[in-house]
Amino acid sequence: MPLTAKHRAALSWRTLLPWVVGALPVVCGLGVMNWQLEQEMQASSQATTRQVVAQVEHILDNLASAANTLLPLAGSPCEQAKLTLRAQVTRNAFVRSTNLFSHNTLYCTSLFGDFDEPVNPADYVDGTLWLMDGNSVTPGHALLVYRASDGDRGAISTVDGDHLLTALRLIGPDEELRIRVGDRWMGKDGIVHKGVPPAAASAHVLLGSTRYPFSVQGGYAAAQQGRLWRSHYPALLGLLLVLGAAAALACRWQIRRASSPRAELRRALEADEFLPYFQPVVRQGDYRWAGAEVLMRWNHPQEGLVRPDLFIPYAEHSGQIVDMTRALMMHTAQSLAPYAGLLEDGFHIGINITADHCRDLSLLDDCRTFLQHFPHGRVVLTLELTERKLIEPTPVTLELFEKLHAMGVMIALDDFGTGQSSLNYLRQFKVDYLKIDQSFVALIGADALSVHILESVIELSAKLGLGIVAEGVETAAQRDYLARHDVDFQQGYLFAKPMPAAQFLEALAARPGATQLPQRTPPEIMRG
Ligand code: G
Ligand code: G
Ligand code: MN
Repeated sequence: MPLTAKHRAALSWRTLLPWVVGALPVVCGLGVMNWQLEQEMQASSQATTRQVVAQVEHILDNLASAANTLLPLAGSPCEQAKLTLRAQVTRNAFVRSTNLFSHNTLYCTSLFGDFDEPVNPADYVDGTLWLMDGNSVTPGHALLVYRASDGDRGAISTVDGDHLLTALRLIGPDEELRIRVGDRWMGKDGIVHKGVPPAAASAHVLLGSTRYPFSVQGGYAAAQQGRLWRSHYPALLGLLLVLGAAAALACRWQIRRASSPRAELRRALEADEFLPYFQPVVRQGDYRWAGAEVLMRWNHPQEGLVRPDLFIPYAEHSGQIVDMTRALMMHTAQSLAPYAGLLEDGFHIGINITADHCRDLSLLDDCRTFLQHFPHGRVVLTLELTERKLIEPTPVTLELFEKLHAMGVMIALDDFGTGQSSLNYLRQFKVDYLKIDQSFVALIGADALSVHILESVIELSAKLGLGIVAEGVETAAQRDYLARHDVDFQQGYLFAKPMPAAQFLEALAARPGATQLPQRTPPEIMRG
């Protein structure tokens, strides 16, 4: 059953797709957020490193100014220069000490006056800058030394490592920052290391000074990136999850809707999968075909031919039965019209309709279009209304039936005996035929009481002047009984089963005494 059976193969993607659709905004959002965070970290790392370089340059400007001022004094006796050395310490905020050297010997300091210590120019990068891990005054304490020289004489100024440390800690509290001077470097721990510092885990930046031989390395530790994630994005993350859930739900809803019976019927209608089958109705006496009932079949691509009891209830429930019947009438007209010559005049074509068709007057147009396919008077269109669901006699329905009658369309009450139509109902809708339900026909040959019911139905219709069609005739005994009781028409497997148009036309053409030959051979056309 196409409308109730679940397709197993389709089950997997149906359940998977909402998850994928839900995950998509979350994954994309996380990707974009991560990219944005990395951009921000890179920019901030660049800015911080640049600031540290500027600050260290500013400190070194202090040192250079002091050393260059003292340079002309290098070589003069310490006693004479001592006060000037101290004055420079006082005047320059970052200068901790000043010193003079001559012939690779430091001979005068601002702290002690006369002094004697070897100076090795090779310690200094470019002969000017040395990052020391301590001196005799403060061993183990970082110190940056600036050297200005003129031949083998010169002046030296120093800055305490604490000033550098303060710059690193204040300018970039969240970053990893390292000052590099030659093969020595100092990080935020204030310890001077030898060698090359490790690169930061993310947003690594290395910026050299253009004025002094040092560089600053910046970036973030791996743990810091996670911390930034958590502090930056919890609200956005929540929003992404909500978006993902909404997308997944919308997708699931859409899938459900697309696989609903309604959508399946709409698809089938567009694919023109509803076909007319024809079951002949034979006339009393000679049992020649006096008409046929059109029965809908669904030629489903996977399920094959589907009987109407499986899908008509859905179609009625969803209101699609009207469009489906219109398509069926169109199909019927197009199948039969080219072979109208095979039909005798007044050939009855029965179309099943439901209460939905009677809400407005559009059925009139459908019937008119149908009849226009045939030569005037060749076919009699009979609308079969089921007695199971009676139509409300509203002004619109009464007008509809009035106009249908005026057009020559006949009304048959289908499944008669199974519902509860009153005599008034038969009169109001100007019913022309009663189709006795097959359950009554099946009673023939059973107990005498049951047969009384059938007989009274036949009598009633005769009194009301209505034509009678007996449905579901399967045995010769039933046929003969109905003939004895003057039932006008019979329909059932005994005469013919419902059949496709090609077969129906073929059978019509093969009848003995078929008056006219077909213009074309039906089987070829219909089967092609
Ligand atoms: O042919 P049979 O098994 O096929 O039909 C089953 C039921 O479906 C019958 O009650 C018949 O009246 C109904 N039916 C068949 N075709 C149509 C149709 O085109 N429209 C409506 N409304 N009912 C139909
Ligand atoms: O309700 P309605 O009269 O439209 O239904 C016709 C239904 O009866 C179709 O399903 C058709 O296939 C079925 N039918 C037609 N002739 C016979 C018959 O002789 N025996 C049985 N059991 N069903 C029949
Ligand atoms: Mn019917």
